[in-house]
Amino acid sequence: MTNQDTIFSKIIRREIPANIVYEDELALAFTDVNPQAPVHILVIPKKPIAKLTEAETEDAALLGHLLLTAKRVATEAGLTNGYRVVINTDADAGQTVFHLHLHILGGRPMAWPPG
Ligand code: DGP
Repeated sequence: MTNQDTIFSKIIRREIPANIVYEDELALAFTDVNPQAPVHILVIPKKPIAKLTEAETEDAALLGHLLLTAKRVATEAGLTNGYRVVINTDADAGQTVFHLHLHILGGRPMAWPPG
């Protein structure tokens, strides 16, 4: 399977349903199917970057846009008491979908260090 064929590419192409909460020309945000907090939203680029380690200098503006999108989505979700943004990258982090994504987690206090 190439990164073009992940479940997230299918969501971008509307081939499978998702609860989409934000979209623009570069990014998509939708609720996680297996939420780990009262609010758990994923922000993804439409460009199929498999993981953070495959992002390049030319992606700098896109990466910044994803962070600003995370801020926007968290604000619109009402996370006024804070939230966590997570990018799981490769095996040790437990990445399971190889299309870059930012987890926005909020609505409860978060422990540190993470598991
Ligand atoms: P990660 O471990 O960082 O690769 O997290 C992948 C996340 O993607 C995980 O929290 C569950 C979520 N996920 C997997 N498949 C689907 C899906 O089909 N729809 C939605 N909304 N989320 C999915």
